[in-house]
Amino acid sequence: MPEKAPSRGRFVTFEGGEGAGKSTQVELLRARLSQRGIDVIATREPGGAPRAERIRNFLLAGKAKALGPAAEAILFSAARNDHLETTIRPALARGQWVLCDRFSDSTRAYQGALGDLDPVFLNRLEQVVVGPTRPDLTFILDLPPEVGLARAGARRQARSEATDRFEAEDISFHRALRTAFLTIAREEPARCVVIDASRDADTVAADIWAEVEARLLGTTTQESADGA
Ligand code: Z5A
Repeated sequence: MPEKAPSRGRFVTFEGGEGAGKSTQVELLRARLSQRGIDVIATREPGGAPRAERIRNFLLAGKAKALGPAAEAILFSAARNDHLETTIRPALARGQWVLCDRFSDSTRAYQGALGDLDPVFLNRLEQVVVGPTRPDLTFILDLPPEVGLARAGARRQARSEATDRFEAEDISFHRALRTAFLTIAREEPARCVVIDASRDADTVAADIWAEVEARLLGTTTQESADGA
């Protein structure tokens, strides 16, 4: 009898502004899923694969800023293409869950809404790069930008790090970013869940876990008709 192919894993993304707690929550969910015996990897964007990490360094150093938001969107998408090919699709095909710290909603929010890019251009770019590998579930970690920036600033000081390309933008940029993520969540309620990220990390993690249980663990695993 031919061996049964593993079911496609689940793809969960975390989005939000600076210092919202995405990396913290990715790690807490990864640990909890592992405890449940679920094979899971945690990854991030931009990056998540060696070539994509090189593009990350270039982008976050602000070297592409002068090229404008369209070129930045293309570069983030080039990194995403490599990340999908090298890391995400192979993991999902093996049946692993993939938790990703930022994904295509960040391009929609940062380059799309804030860079004022034509949505048709961005949609086409997303279709070409992401194709059928869309997240099963996206957490939008929402909090006032002042709170997130203070958290990110405290961590940066503790590590003696410099601000990156996007942290250095002014407060109106970060407020508009929050609105952009909430708009995405409103437009795609079946995929996106808004979480109040201003609370302590354990409370936030409990809400995230409740959603994962209800939306992904409670359902019968079903192979994506499109494949990974
Ligand atoms: N970008 C883009 O423009 N287009 C794209 O398509 C993509 C990305 C994919 C990546 O930066 C940048 O690239 C990003 C958008 C842009 N902009 N910036 N800057 P990054 O990966 O270096 O940084 P980030 O994604 O913005 O994450 P972050 O600022 O590092 O924050 P976070 O992951 O959301 O938070 P954290 O690391 O979990 O926590 C931050 C600090 O707060 C840390 O000290 C924690 O211990 C603390 N923390 C966490 N949770 C809590 C709670 N609940 N209470 C109190 N303190 C907390």
